[in-house]
Amino acid sequence: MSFAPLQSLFGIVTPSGLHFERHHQGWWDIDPSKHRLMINGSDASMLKTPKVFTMDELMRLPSVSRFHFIECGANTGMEWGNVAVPTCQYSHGMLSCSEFTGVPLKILLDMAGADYKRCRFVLAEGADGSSMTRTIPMEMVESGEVLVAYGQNGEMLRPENGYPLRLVVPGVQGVSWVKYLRRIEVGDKPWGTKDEAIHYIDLMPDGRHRQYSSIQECKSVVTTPSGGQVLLDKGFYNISGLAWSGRGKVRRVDVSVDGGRNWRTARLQGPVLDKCLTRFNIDWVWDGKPALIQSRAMDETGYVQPTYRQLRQVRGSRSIYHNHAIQTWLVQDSGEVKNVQLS
Ligand SMILES: Nc1nc2c(c(=O)[nH]1)N[C@H]1C(S)=C(S)[C@@H](COP(=O)(O)O)O[C@H]1N2
Ligand SMILES: [Mo]
Repeated sequence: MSFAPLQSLFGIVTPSGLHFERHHQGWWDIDPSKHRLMINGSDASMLKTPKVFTMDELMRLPSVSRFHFIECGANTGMEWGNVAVPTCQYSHGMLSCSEFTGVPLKILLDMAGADYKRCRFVLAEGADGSSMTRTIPMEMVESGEVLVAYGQNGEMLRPENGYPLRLVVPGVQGVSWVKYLRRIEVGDKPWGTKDEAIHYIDLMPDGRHRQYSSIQECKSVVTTPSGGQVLLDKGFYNISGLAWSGRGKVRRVDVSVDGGRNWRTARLQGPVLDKCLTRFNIDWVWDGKPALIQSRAMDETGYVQPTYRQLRQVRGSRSIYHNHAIQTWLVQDSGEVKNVQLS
């Protein structure tokens, strides 16, 4: 596990060497000349022709390149109960954004002759020790958004990010972006694999479990000034941060410097892309007194990022995953910035 240093990054692209990493059983060293991707059906009637692709075969097919964020469902998870970590690298750094290059999975399923009427789900499986397996709804594949990717930021994927192949599932939590991808199965119901039964499940206040909460909801964070940083003097500062939504584009970001009493609308820096990080900036003159800095994002569906109080009303406080509440940074009169939570 390693976290992207969001407080030190500019723009929206995460340099590949600074991408966050999450491995359920270490990273895998794969020889691309021996790697295969198999496409099969849960039973023989679901696909006309099961296929096995080599890397060379995949790289001959029509490809696309698209910018998307990836966020682990556990990002900001430590903060559910109270303030847990000092910096935005550790509170929000299971988040990265890249240009991914690959083949839409739909093309491979078309080549294999999938029966889309019956097969409403796909299972993706990784070749690492965890053999990570996740169910993905077929609508996402049919939209053409799900990619079998081999490229990231203009080069081949790095070993830590799934070389030579990973699934890209825009807007969906990181765990579904299966790395070291070796197999896709099509079927008529979710598989409920061990990875889906024990990880990334939300314990709701009524004691029930929410299992397939896969879309990452609208969220934002101010990256400068942020926890652990120090403002050296009063005067002008550019408040800058990142906003994103698994449901589409970011429409607006508001920023408060008084803990949510007053809000001003930030400038969105282009490009503003679908299911991608969006950079925002706003001018601020610090008067040297304590300030509570927050950002609140809204996506193109009109959904507004909640406060902790609003989120806990729906989700309680015993969750681990999928925390997208508004973050607060306290600028103290010394200039030191601290992670705080407002109730
Ligand atoms: N094969 C495989 N795929 C995997 C994982 C894994 O452990 N094995 N981890 C998942 C999780 S939980 C996340 S958050 C992302 C992390 O991707 P990254 O390491 O490229 O940031 O990969 C996902 N895909
Ligand atoms: Mo994850």
